[in-house]
Amino acid sequence: MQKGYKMQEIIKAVQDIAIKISEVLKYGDLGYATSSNATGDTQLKLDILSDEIIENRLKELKCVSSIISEEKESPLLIDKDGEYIIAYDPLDGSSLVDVNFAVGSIFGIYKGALDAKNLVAAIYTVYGPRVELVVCQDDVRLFRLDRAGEFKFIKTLELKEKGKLNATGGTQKGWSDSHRSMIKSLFDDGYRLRYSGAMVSDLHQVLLKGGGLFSYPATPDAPNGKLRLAFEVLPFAYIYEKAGGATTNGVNSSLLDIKIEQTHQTTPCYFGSKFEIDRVRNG
Ligand code: AHM
Ligand code: MG
Repeated sequence: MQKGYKMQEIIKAVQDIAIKISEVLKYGDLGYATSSNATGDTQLKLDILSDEIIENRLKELKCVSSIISEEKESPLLIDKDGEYIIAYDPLDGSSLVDVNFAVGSIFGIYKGALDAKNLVAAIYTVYGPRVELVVCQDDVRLFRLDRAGEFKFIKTLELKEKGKLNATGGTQKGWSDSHRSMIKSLFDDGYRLRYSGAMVSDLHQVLLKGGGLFSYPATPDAPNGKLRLAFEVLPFAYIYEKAGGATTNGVNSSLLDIKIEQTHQTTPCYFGSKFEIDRVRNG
């Protein structure tokens, strides 16, 4: 069997998933379901549908041992002989579908146990005016869906040493003094505010524009931050670091140093070019 064949199968599955979810987003029901997920968020029908689309497609893969979804309470066993765990957020930013903003899906692919050190790939999709796919194994590659339904390679993505964008999350009245002054210092240096409220789109923008900072700190209303480690934070940390950027939770030298202790564990998080992450670390 050709080297990387199983990973190719996973990437193909994510491509199929992206096409299906983008269709559902165009014409599906935007209303709420009657349930809430493990984090207590009220689920949209689209959250549940996206989760089902992903589960059904990933179940076809023999190489997947289990899947972990933001929309599922606990991991779901797929094939005990499989070698990859896929942790995913089926529809990140789904609270923005009513305002027709870009949203996406995030996938972390772990070989063996669910541990940041075992991440071997991360993939995300963006459902905007166009459908895009970013695949990261050793480098970070951008693909765009064409008229024929094929994902065409566009370019390799790299972060510059220093950027211009500042994507600031979390309830501002709960920011610590040090976080507030760090964010202000970037604006004082000429950084421009960019924040939609969909992590996938905000991080995509910072990445494609070459750099800057995306932050979601700890606040009294979210003492461990809001964003979830296994299927939101770690896949993007993997991508940002492979793109030449850096990450931190404010304490660790990298988000990838954090241990996953619970499926739905959250963490404060900072992603950016090296310059901005140095600024976060040094205050
Ligand atoms: P979701 O996965 O339920 O959509 O929640 C995560 C989203 C992220 O996309 C985004 O960065 C964050 O929540 C926005 O939160 P806030 O509205 O507090 O800025
Ligand atoms: Mg999310």
